[in-house]
Amino acid sequence: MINAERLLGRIDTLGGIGATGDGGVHRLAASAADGQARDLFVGWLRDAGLEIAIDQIGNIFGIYSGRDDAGAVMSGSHLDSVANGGRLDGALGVLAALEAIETLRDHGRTTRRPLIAAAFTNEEGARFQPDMMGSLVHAGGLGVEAALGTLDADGTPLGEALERIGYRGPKACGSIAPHAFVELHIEQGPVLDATGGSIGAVENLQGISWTEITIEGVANHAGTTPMHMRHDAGYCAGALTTFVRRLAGEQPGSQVATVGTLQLMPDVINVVPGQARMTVDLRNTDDDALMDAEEKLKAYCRELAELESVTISTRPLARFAPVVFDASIVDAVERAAEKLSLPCQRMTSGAGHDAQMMARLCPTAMVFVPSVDGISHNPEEHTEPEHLIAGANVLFHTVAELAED
Ligand code: HGY
Ligand code: MN
Ligand code: MN
Repeated sequence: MINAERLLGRIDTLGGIGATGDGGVHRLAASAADGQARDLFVGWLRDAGLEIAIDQIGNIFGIYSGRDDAGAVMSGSHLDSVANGGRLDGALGVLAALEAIETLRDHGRTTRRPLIAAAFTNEEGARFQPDMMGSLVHAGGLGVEAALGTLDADGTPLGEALERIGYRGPKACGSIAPHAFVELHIEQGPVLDATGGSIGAVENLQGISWTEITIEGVANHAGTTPMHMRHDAGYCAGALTTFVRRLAGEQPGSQVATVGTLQLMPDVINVVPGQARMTVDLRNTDDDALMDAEEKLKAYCRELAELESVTISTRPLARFAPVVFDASIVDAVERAAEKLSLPCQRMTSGAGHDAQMMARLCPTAMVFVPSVDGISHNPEEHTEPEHLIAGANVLFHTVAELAED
């Protein structure tokens, strides 16, 4: 069994970096806080005697040699968070991956295959888009130069931000082709909490589509401009937000839709907004339904632009198809849960994860543990300690078994 005290202690220590004082963390990708979290993790990798590799986009790998020089079994997640997020999202998977290796090492055990604990850069996509960026580059889905050139809202390139925190590494991206990948993560949704389950054996993960929408209207006087003469970007942003909510209700499958960011310019009480910039996050397990939703959004933008005589432009920020995980890895997760007499149910991930990208490279699956009240991306994010420990033990047994085949 894993060393529960060590794991919970490290979750607390890591949760103190970028802490927001309300139980949450604010650790945007390649920020100073992300750099401190990375330093902490690398220090633990070093203390565990692992070989450490950092690639050109800052992905961190801790490598525990196997008896054979075979393809490694990799486990991991991310250290970055959304703005004002929770302390477990990503952190649990990174620390549990290390814990699994250290548990073997504590007992003087090695596995046939090497084991790797990984922390991928910019999983959240909160500061630089797309999300799951580090694992996407690792999986060959985005060129490293293109990724390093992505800009945050202040125009800072990711490459420069990584350099500033000392994590623009030397290792060529994608140079580790794992035999298998398993990620432990909090569910971030209500399913396990509602069913009283302990473990989720994740079979699939929904598709994600992120679009930035810019609306160019005409700034004008709030008092003197008759309603019929307005080209109100603020009204259009509101109409789009309402449309997005309606679209989620009309689309088949697991459709969800979110307007998460919205800026109005000049953002003054007595000025009709001349410009609005917003983002739309659409997700569905059914790719056809997701594509249909994307088309309906674009069609509505054209219709609204016509109606309000404004200009509406769209810019894709991320688009990942739904993923079905490898049945043999899902079975291994279920076997591990059974061995530990833990109730386990198969389920879908509503959130995106690095595993979604790693599935392009090798047989991949995920282990979920319950999120209390399904809350996540929120300082209230919480998972009971016994569930954290159970999930880490399931991960340990899963990777230990996979590393012997
Ligand atoms: O957006 C997501 O689902 C993930 O948290 N990056
Ligand atoms: Mn996450
Ligand atoms: Mn997240």
